[in-house]
Amino acid sequence: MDNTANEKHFEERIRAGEVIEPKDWMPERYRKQLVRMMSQHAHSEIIGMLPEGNWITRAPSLRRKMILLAKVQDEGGHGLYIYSGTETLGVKREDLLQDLLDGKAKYSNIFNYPTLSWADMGTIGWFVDGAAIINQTTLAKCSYGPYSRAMIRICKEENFHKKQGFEIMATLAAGTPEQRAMAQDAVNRWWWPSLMMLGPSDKDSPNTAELSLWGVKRKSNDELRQRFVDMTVPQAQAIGLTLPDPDLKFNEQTGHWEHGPINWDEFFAVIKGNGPCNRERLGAKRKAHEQGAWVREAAAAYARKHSEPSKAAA
Ligand code: FAQ
Repeated sequence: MDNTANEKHFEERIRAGEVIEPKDWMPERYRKQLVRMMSQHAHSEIIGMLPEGNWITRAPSLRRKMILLAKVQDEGGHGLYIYSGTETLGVKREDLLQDLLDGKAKYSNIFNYPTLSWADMGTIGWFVDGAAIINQTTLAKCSYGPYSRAMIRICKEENFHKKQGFEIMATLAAGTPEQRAMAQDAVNRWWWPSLMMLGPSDKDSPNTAELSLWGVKRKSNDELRQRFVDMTVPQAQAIGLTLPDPDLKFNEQTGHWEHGPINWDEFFAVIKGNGPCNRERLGAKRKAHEQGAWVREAAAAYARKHSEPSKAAA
């Protein structure tokens, strides 16, 4: 088939809801868009380990420490699945990582904010994993097989992450006045960046139209955000915490919660590298990468040794 016939066939497959696999023909632009989105996603999982990792040694009990340790480890695993998924598109993980270390790659805005108290661990689980699940359950139905399969597994783990975060917040909200104030302060700081996490508003989202046409994105950024708000407002009410938006109101006609204006200038500043913690996060990642050099060398030497035909067998 020539390229035009290939493209026609590809689009028919997408329209029929078929899943595209790595060896199938795909337009170069589809491949590039997936590499962009999936690599950013993988980087987000890896950088996302840092804000919570900061609190492992300060968890208030052994139970909380074990849960947080497992959560951070899960996020590392998610990054690895998604890097593997991205490699099926013909790119090398080392190159993707180098782009991250060089500050050329994007990762989620949300991980450039500081984690100032234990309540931030609860709020990240509740809001950040909550928003991630809303997005990722739709990505689990995306047209690219390796990405959709990674999302199914990841969502199962994210659900546990969200529940443990909400449980921390419910406990703090029912605690002493100091604990309650700490929970409210964390909610005040994380609410708006969490809304931004689902991407710029649809009118400022250059990639949505193409990704929707190809069945990668099943919902637009604003649709995902609306779902997140509708889900989270009743949860906040249930534990008696206030979301920091004086314009938040329920629209009886649409059945949705309407939120006030989002500060998109802040979002674009953060994703361009000028958020409160961008430098700190990349600095920590670079340091970990340097300190891990010996582990990569040892693993590569081990793999070389075991891939050579053994002398005994020869
Ligand atoms: N942060 O045209 P659109 C997690 C960029 S995982 C930074 O709307 P698109 C788990 C975008 O890349 C969190 N940049 O883009 C966890 C584009 O720039 P480019 C990550 C953002 O792709 C929990 C430009 O703005 N999840 O949290 C952001 O159609 C707890 C224009 O935007 C994923 O990555 C942002 N928030 O839609 C881990 C899910 N939003 O590339 C640890 C997969 C947009 O043209 C602890 N990704 N930009 O230079 C997606 O679903 C999509 O990529 C969106 C953005 C919805 C994020």
